[in-house]
Amino acid sequence: MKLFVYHTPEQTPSCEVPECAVAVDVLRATSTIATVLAAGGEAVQVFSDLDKLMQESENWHPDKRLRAGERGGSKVSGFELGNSPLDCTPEVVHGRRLFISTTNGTRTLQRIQNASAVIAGALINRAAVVKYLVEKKPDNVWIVGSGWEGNYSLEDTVCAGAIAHSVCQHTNLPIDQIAGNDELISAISLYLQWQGNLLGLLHHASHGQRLLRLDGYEDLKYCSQTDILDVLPMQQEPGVLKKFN
Ligand code: 3SL
Repeated sequence: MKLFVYHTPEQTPSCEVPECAVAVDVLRATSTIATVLAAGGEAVQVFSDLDKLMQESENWHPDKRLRAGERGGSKVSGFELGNSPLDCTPEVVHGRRLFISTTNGTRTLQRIQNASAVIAGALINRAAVVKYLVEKKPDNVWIVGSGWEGNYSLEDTVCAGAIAHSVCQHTNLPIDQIAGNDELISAISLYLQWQGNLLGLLHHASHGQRLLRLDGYEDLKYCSQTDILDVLPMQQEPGVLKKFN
């Protein structure tokens, strides 16, 4: 098994498709997706385009759907939810499909949707992602950060490192045998430096600071936790993720 880290969807090779791709958007899309499925949501369907989301969700009974839209960190007007995982309680999401469009995370999922297996990973469900990788041993795995509008993000890189470090520990394989690119080694180094203070790192991250300006401290705190949800969001059809058993 070789793991590759890409900091943004734009950095992924355009003419290759991996056996497994893990989309990461710690702040906050993949944290929200994991939370919705852990809370009993029927599925999460992702869109990069808000109008397409509206059209597609019209085909669903209003009691069976929720619409979430985020741009620039804020809720889009006319949508029931923004992108805060803390709003996705079992009372709100149980039995419903979440139709969601966010600035970066949903674009990442669309970019990798042709991989044989597509997973949504975050710090909160890191152990579930690692368990899947260690059991299935895909030949090549892309861990793709969402970044912010094409730029590197600390929070997605540290999560990629957390996943890769744990895969090394569980397989007893040395880092050189796992690493498909240099980015993976630097992601592990970042994780090893900050593993005891992930919330502190999120405070340094530019998107963490953006969310703090929008009163998002509780979201940062929640998203900085490791291994709290035993849920693996897995793509079932292009753009639709469900809980993998
Ligand atoms: O960029 C994204 O996809 C979002 O996760 C950004 S935010 O955390 O909702 O602001």
